[in-house]
Amino acid sequence: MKLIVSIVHSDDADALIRTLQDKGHRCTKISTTGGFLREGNATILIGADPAQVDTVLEIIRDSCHSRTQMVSPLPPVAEAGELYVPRPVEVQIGGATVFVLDVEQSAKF
Ligand code: 2BA
Repeated sequence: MKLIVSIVHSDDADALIRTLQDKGHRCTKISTTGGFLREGNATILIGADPAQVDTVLEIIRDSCHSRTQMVSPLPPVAEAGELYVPRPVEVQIGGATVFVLDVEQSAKF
């Protein structure tokens, strides 16, 4: 068995989950926070047979879209009297960041 861990934008999570369910895949959504932007995103866990991995990856690719966002970097340490004018920079987020892991054992009790 494989565990597909997919970090997606919160706005894409519901559509992704709906499509996974419609196509017979089981999944779990965890509300998570990105370390860089410190904003909410969603982590979707999908347990799947190895033969289903490509199909699941295709569903994720089709359901999740990349976006750009302006971010203000944290100010550097400034000397007294220095003026720091923050200049927002553009970052590209997603569509999805995906990790495929081998599952050593799985059980339901
Ligand atoms: P965040 O950490 O909030 O990152 C959001 C976006 O900010 C990233 O998009 C990337 O474009 C940019 N970014 C991240 N770290 C950066 C840095 N040190 N310098 C400049 N720009 C930076 P994505 O790469 O699409 O990542 C989206 C979310 O996926 C991340 O949200 C994080 O929650 C997760 N993620 C991405 N790579 C990961 C990894 N290797 N391990 C664990 N989680 C990861």
